[in-house]
Formats: sequence, C-alpha cells, structure tokens
Amino acid sequence: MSTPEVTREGVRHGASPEHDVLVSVVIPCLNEAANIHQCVARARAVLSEHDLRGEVVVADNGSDDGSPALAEAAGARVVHEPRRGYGSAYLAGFAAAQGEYIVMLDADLTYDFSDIPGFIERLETGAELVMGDRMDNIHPGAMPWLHRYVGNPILTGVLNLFFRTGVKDAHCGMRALRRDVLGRLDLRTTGMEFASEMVIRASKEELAIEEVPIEYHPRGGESKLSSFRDGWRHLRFLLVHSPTHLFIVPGGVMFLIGALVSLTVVAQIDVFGRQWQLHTLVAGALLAVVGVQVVALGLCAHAYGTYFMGERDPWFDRMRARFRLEHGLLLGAAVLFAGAVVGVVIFVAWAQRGFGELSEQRLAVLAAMLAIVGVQIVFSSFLISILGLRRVR
Ligand SMILES: Nc1nc2c(ncn2[C@@H]2O[C@H](COP(=O)(O)OP(=O)(O)OP(=O)(O)O)[C@@H](O)[C@H]2O)c(=O)[nH]1
Ligand SMILES: [Mg+2]
Repeated sequence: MSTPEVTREGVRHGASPEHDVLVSVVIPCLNEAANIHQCVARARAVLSEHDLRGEVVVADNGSDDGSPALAEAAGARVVHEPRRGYGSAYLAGFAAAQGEYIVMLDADLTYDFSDIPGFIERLETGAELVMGDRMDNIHPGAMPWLHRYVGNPILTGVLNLFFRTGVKDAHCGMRALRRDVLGRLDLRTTGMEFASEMVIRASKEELAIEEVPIEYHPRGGESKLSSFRDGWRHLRFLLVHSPTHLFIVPGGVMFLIGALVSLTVVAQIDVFGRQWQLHTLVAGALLAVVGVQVVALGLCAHAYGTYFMGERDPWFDRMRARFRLEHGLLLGAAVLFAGAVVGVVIFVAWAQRGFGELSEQRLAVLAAMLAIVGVQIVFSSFLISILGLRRVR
C-alpha cells in the first residue's frame, strides 16, 4: 500500500499534538475507475494547500474495474470491504480512519473538494456533525427530478416529521464529523439508509449539528443509487425506528374513529338526518379492534427499543413509571366485564321474549367488540411485562 498521509509542517487548526492525522477524508468506492484517481488527487491537494495534516482513505466494496489500484496510485490508503453497500463501505472506512475529524464524500466528483476546509472550520468551532446542504445549488443534470422533487423532499420530510432533526438535506453525501462521536452514534446499517441513520442518531444523541451550503455537480461515471430500492430502504429504516409513527398514531386514530362510529350507531344518533345501522357498526367495531391491536404492538415495540436497543424514549419512560402490569390487567378486565354485561342485557331481552326470535344484532356486535378489546389488553399487558423481565436497562 502507498503512503497514506499528506503531511505538512506546523500544527494548525488547534490539533492536539498527539494526533498525527487531523483530517481523514473517507471515500466509499464501488467501481468508480472514471473518477477515483481524480477524487483522491483533489482531496490530497486541498489538504496540502490548507496545511491540514490528513489522509485519504478509500473504502472499496469489491470493485472489479481497477478502482483500488487507481486510488492507491493517487496516494490513498485503500480499505477492502467485501460486504456490498454504502453503509458497509463507510463503516470499514471509519474503522481505518485515524484523523480527529472525518470528512465524507462520494467518489463521483459531485462534491467540491475545496469545500472541505469550510467543514473542518465548523468542527473546530464546536460542531460535532456538519452536513452539506445542496438544495439551493444543484447544477443542471446533477439530480434527476424524481430525486429532487419527489424522493428527497418526501424522505427528508418524513425523517423530520418522525425525528425532528431540522436538517434540510438529510441525504447529502458530503459531511464531516468528529471521530470521537462515532462511539455514541453506534452506526450499523449497511446500505444507503446509512445516510439517514447518521442524521437520526446524531439528533437522538443531541450532537451539535450544523449545515453548510454546497454545490452539487453532475456525476462522473455510473450511479450506484437505485431510486426505488434505496428509497424504500430509507423509508423502511425511518418507519421501524419510530414505533410512535408506525403503530401508536395510526392505531390510536383507528381506535378513536372506530369507537366513535360504534357509539354513534349503538346510541342511534342521527348523522345528517339518518341513522347508521349494523353494517356501519361492523366497520366501526373492526376499526376499533384493529386499532387497539396496533397500539398494543406499538407499546411492545417501544418496550423492546427501550429495554434492548438502548433507545431514549421519554414517552415510554413516563408510561412505565405510571402504569404497571396490574393497571393493564384491571383495564382489560373492566372492558371484558362491560362486554359481559352487554351479553347479559341481550340474554335478558331474549328471556323476556320467551327465548323466541332474537334480533339484538347491534348489542351483539358491541359485546363482541368489548370482549375482544378486553382480551387484547389483558394479554398485551402480559407481553409487555415479559419483554421487561430480562431488560438491559
Ligand atoms: N450504492 C452503493 N454505493 C457504494 C457502494 N460501495 C461504495 N459506494 C460508493 O458510495 C458513493 C455513493 O454512491 P452514488 O452512486 O454516488 O449514490 P448517490 O450519490 O446517492 O447518487 P448519485 O446522485 O448518482 O451520485 C459512491 O462513491 C459509490 O461508489 C455500494 O456497495 N453500493
Ligand atoms: Mg454520489
């Protein structure tokens, strides 16, 4: 392997003397022979021009077009990561990086290497993660309209709705971070969703995140991004890391609508001059039952995240401080009892008719709904309790 570091005399930018390397520029690479030599050369030139003691680490994902040799020839240290994926490449690159600061950018010449010192400056003045923001400076042909006007706004919107990071361009590939925050970030994803994971984890860990406007140029070489597959991987990641938005909110809404509709039918309340009948009640009861089930799954997901994934979850913490297994059992038993009472009412009506024809369909659906919800609450309470038996925290 070739000499990795670009070294200059004189310690600048407040680097502690024990660090030989101040800046590691980490570049993920999968078959980027058209660009990789130029990327490494430009990165080294910028480090050198700005007296930044640095290294260029290229994390290669099994390229078969000679990219690793080209990167080495240009003066990079090449790390070989056999597992495919943008995230895998970065995890390998981070593990090999020696700098106090890490700069991330693609091997496709879409980002300006001359922006690197601006990112480092932000890190030196207190930022822990610096995100590029391409949105106001996207050059013609640099980003397909599907990504610019559909994919990016939707994914960034969902990410900020769920996690309130406040980051404008959450999928920008040019970033910089302090190497010492990597332990707290505890990044794990292997694909393109790594970009989202880093922003979400940084926000959860309350890192100081700053944004820097940058230019985004058309790519050299072939894109490795698959719009739908990678878009879905991002969305899936966002959903499974937010049980509140995946389960609790939709389940709660379903339950409320279902309960309201059921009550309206059972109480024979007029809606726009008409009364809803049995079919509406069946739909309402179904919504209410499914809603409770979904909320219960959400609570289990919150419990799992808190107990075993080290998630900080103030809402769930408040819930578990306030409610115990017995509260759930009492609530479930009360709902079940209400269902039984409605059943008795039906039985009495039947008896009064001399056990003849019975047409208490509305009450029967109500009794069934209450019984199902009661049983769901009882057993879900036990399941949440079981999840906490061997909790880690
Ligand atoms: N998708 C993907 N990218 C990888 C992989 N390994 C390394 N990369 C590199 O990760 C960087 C990001 O991939 P790009 O194809 O540029 O994806 P993008 O920036 O989202 O999309 P473009 O706008 O086309 O540049 C590039 O430098 C790739 O060479 C891998 O296994 N999969
Ligand atoms: Mg790119």
